[in-house]
Amino acid sequence: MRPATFDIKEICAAFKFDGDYIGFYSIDNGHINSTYVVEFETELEQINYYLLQEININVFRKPDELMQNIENVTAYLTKQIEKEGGDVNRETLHVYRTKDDKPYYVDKNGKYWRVYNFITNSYTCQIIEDPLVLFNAAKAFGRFQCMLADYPSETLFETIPNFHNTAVRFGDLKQAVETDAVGRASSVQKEIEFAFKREKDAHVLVDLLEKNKLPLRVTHNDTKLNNVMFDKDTNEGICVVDLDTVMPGLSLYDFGDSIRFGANTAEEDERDLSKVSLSLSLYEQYTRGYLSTAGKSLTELEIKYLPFSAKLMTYECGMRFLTDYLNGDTYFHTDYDDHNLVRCRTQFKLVEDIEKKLDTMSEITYACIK
Ligand code: GN1
Ligand code: MG
Repeated sequence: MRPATFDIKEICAAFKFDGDYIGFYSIDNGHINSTYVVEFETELEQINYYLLQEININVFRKPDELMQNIENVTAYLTKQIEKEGGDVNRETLHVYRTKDDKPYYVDKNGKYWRVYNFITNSYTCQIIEDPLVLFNAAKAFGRFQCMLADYPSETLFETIPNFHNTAVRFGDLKQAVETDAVGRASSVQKEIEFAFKREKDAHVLVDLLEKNKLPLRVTHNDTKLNNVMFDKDTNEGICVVDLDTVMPGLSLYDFGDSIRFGANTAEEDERDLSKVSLSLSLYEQYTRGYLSTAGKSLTELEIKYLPFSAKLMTYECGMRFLTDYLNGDTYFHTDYDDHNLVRCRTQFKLVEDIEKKLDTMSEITYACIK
């Protein structure tokens, strides 16, 4: 667990929490922000939980724009959920403002903090044990995309420019290899070669987008399985979280990234590569679930590229881990020395496996829409 180096009481004092502070614990499942649950007890002995998050300012350099996006998107989602008769307290995040009405607090060490509602009676998943859970995650991400279908995308800030521009990501890797900032390049020649060999793939979706063949939508852009909260009683995916990268993007980014993480038979940082593969049955579950909620809005070309998007997003993520390894681990949180390299190898092994299965994945995709 990463050590906490902040004054929790100072931070809590900045927000309007209900009750007396009891304690906090950390939830370590993101590579970018640090997340904690804080507990408060009211006079009636009711325990209130809140989600406290340190915003990674190294990654999200414009916190005002970031929080404006999130407040606007969550307000919009709230209205959509109300229209559908859903539970707005559990089906979307809400930002709790500070006592002086700001969407975040800067502590005495210059760290940025924000608070969200804690989704009660829910859990998150790192790996799929029950395929139904992946089906439910897919429905949740598909629904999320549909709810934001008419969101005015021109009002959204690009919180990380070129986030899923795989061609730009390829350029970043090339640059990192040339600079070789910490002298690691010679030890990862195999991985560099693997990435360089697939340069053509990096251009496929960005080229289609440029030619207006794929629609730009409001997308989540970080559709890891652990960014869905599941209901403890029903196992339904009730709330999509981690809204920092909600921006205009391709539906294929969201679909592909979900497969990358959710249909992998191993964890993202599994060292034993023999455990890493693309599960066709999990692919089918996800595709079925996603098409059941987002299917009607997808174009023919989007559907055609669904299998490829899984390969592309895995390739892209592998390149990002490799780039960070070469740059000296400055972007993703890491827990040990070669963590980024381990993650990169897992991704590239998965890319290889997907390449062998693309035709079958395509057959499965079309079978799911029949
Ligand atoms: C990061 O924050 P988290 O862990 O959900 C990253 C994603 C990567 C993912 C890889 C803002 O997501 O893009 O796909 O790690 N988020 C950002 O696990 O870079
Ligand atoms: Mg995230």
